[in-house]
Amino acid sequence: MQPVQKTPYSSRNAPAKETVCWLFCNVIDNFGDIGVAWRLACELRRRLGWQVHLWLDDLSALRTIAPDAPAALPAPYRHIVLHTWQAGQDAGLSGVPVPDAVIETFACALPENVRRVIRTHRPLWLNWEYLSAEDWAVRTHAMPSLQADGSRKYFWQMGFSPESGGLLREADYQTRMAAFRQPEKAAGLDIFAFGYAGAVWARWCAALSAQPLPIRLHAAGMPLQQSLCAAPPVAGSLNILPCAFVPQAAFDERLWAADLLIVRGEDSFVRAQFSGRPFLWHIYPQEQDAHAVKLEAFWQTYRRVAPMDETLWRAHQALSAELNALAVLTDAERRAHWRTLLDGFAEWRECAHAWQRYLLAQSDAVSRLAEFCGRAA
Ligand code: TRH
Repeated sequence: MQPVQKTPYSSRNAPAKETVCWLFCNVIDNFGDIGVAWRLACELRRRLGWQVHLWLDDLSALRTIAPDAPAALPAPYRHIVLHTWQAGQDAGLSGVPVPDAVIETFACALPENVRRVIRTHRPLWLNWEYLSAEDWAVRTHAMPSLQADGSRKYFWQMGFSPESGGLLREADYQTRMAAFRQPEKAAGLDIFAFGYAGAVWARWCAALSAQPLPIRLHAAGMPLQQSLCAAPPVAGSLNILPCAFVPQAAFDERLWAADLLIVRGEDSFVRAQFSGRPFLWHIYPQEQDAHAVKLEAFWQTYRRVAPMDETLWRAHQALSAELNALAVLTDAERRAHWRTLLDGFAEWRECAHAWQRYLLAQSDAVSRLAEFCGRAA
């Protein structure tokens, strides 16, 4: 094992002994793994004043959402120390203080030398899990899993209810949103879309182009843009506008500038909910349609809080199923469902506001973690 120093880090404005947190992120693909890990790292530092060390195995993913991050690691960045690691190899721990907390995001397998540190020093050990509204996720939140060596690893289940591990939300989120100045808007509807590749996009564009109001589709991310490369940029009432990737710190503004959101994965999905805009969710697809259960659990939870008129709900769910490759609609059905949603847009927006209020009234994930640490101490 490489040496680990016991000396606590201190800075001029910080208390002498900060809580040291080791955070690990394995980027499977895309930007959700790093998107969540980076938000969490920033919040642990900003809100709780923890000294955070973040190990990641794909620096380019971080540099896509935070382009000014350093190009060579280890290095400090925005008061967080970044390190690299590779699955199956020991992590570089030289000069890093012993942790009070170790967080593995999304059950990534920790390096053997880190597990030895955990066995020796017994820090608080968390598995920060994927977000789900399913009952089992809420039930297992904060439950310990006893390891063969006697140490305990706790499940942190992010979720939508007060009983869950909550959602990552910055303390100034609402202030920033209130201060946001809407850009000058032309008549019609601005849709921001960030989804996975698929034939659905060309079909949806055809359906949107037949609607009776001007629609601008701001298409973000390569998979979606490539799925639309053969579609005419202007057709009927629809105008497709490719939208450049912005740093994560500016991502909320993209959402706030739109009327309707189509988001994906985990982090953009959560940000859409905070924004109070009507949205559809392109869930991360899993084998054998395992994502269908997770999708259904979310929308049922949403519906209990923000009940939608039955006709609107049926149109919404039919389009949600098609977006997620769980159904194929005829051209006429697709056009009609979009028409229903756009005709009922004011009500759809009311539901989105009700859901937003429900979430914003709850404490965020990092506040819940602070409470949990207080109880566990
Ligand atoms: O990129 P995603 O699809 O991420 C993931 C991964 O596929 C992951 O393996 C899977 O586990 C998870 O989904 C469920 O979608 P997500 O979660 O929305 O992450 C995108 C991140 O990119 C998010 O933090 C917002 C950020 N982003 C920007 O910073 N700027 C942009 O312009 C855009 C479009 C996104």
